[in-house]
Amino acid sequence: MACSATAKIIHNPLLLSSSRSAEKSDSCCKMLGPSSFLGSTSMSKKLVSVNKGASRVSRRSANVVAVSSDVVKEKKLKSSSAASSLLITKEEGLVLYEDMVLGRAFEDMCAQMYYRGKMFGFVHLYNGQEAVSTGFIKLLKKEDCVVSTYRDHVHALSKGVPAREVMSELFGKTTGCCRGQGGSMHMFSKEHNLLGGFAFIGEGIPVATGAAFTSKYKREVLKEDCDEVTLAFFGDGTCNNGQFFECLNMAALWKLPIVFVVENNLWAIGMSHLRATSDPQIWKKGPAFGMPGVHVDGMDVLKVREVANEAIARARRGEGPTLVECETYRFRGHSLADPDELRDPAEKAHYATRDPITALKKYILENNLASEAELKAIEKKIDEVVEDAVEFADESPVPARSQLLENVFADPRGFGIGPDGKYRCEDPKFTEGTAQV
Ligand SMILES: Cc1ncc(C[n+]2csc(CCOP(=O)(O)OP(=O)(O)O)c2C)c(N)n1
Ligand SMILES: [Mg+2]
Repeated sequence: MACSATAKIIHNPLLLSSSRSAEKSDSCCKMLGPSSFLGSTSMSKKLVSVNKGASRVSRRSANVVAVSSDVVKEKKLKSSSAASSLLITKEEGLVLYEDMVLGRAFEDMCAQMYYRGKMFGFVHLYNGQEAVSTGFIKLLKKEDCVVSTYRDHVHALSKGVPAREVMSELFGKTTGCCRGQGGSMHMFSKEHNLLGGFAFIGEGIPVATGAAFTSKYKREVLKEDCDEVTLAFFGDGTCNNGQFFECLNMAALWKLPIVFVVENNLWAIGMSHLRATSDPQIWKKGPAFGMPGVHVDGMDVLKVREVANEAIARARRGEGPTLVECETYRFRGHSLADPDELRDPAEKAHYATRDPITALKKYILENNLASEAELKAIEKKIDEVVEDAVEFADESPVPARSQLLENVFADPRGFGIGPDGKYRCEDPKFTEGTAQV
C-alpha cells in the first residue's frame, strides 16, 4: 500500500481487522509490541502508522506513540544547546503551563464553591485531563469552533472565555457566559466560538459536525475565505453511542474540517471502558470510516499538541477529519456528587504520578525553558485570576425571575404566560409547585 502524501497519520483501514495481514503487507503501518494500553493486559497489539515522508512516528516511552509534525521539527531554538530536540519555544511552554494551571486551579476552586453551596446541579470537574484541552485548543484561532460535554469548564477557559464569565455561569449569575441560564454543563460563547457544553452524551458530536459542514459550505459553495476547523470533545463512554458513528461517517464522506477528540479517561461514571466496549482501542474506529485514527498519551501535553497540530492542519487544508484518542484520567469522581468508590486506589495512584502539569513543569525546567521563579509567578497570577473570578461571581446579580422561561421552546400560552399576560414564574408560589398553572 502506498502512503498518501497528505494523509500523514493515516492507517490502512483494510488492515485493521487482521493483525496478521497488517504485519505482512503494510509498509505504512507497523505493529508495536504488547501494550499496556488502558491498563489492560489483554490488549496485546497496537497498530501505529509510520509515515516515511515529512512526518514520523516516535516512541518516547514504552507504550506511547506520538506523531511528530513538520512544524515542530522545523523549530530551532537557538538559546539552548539541546535546542533542535525541543518541542516548544519558551513562549509556547509558558502559554501551555499557564492554561493548564488555570484549568486545575479553577476546578479546585469549583469544588470548594460547590461544597459551600454556591453552585447548583451536577458539576463535573476536569482535573487530570488538562493536557487534552490545552494541547488542542491552544492551537486554534478564535474563529475555530469547540464543542464540549458536561465536563466543559476547562474547554471554555482554554478557548478564551474569561474565568469571571465561567465562574459566574456556575454561580447562576447574569454576568455568566449564558447569563446564568446554562450552568455548569452548558457553557456557551458565541464570541469565542464555543458552541456549547452538552449534558446528553454524544449530543454535541452532530452539532460539531454541523459546524464543520458550515465551514466547508462557506469555503466551497459561498467561496468565502474560510479555513475554520471544529474540535469535538467527548468521552470514551460516548463512543458506544450511535451519534458518534453516524458523524464519523458523514465527516469522512464529506471530508469535513473536524477533529474528533476522545478523552478516554477509562471510565463512564462507574463503568469501566474495558467492560463496556467490544474493542477498547477507540482510535481504530477512524480508519474503519476512512479517516486517520491516532492514539496519544493524553497525560503529556507536548505529545497531544503534536498530534493535534497534525490533525488540525489536515482539517484546515481541506483534507478531512481525524479521530484522536487521548488516553487520560480524571483525578476526581465523575461529578462532585460522586463518592468515587468504584475505581481501584492503585489505578488512581498510578495516574496521580502522571500528573500532566507536573510533567510539563519538569520538561520546562529540565530544558531550561523557564526558571522555577517564572513558573511560580504564573501560579500566583492564576490564583489571583481565580480569586477574582469568585469575587466577581459572588457580587454579580442573580437573573430576574422573568428570565426563567426565556429560550424555552414550549408554547408560552400553555405554560409560561398566564391569562393576565404575566409570566407564571412571577407567581411566588411557582417555585413551590403550588401555583395555578
Ligand atoms: C444520552 C445519555 N445517556 C446517558 C447519560 C448519563 N451519563 C452521564 S455521564 C455518562 C458517562 C459518559 O462517560 P464518558 O463519555 O466516558 O465521559 P466522561 O464522564 O468520562 O468524561 C452517562 C452515561 C447521558 N448524560 N446522556
Ligand atoms: Mg470517560
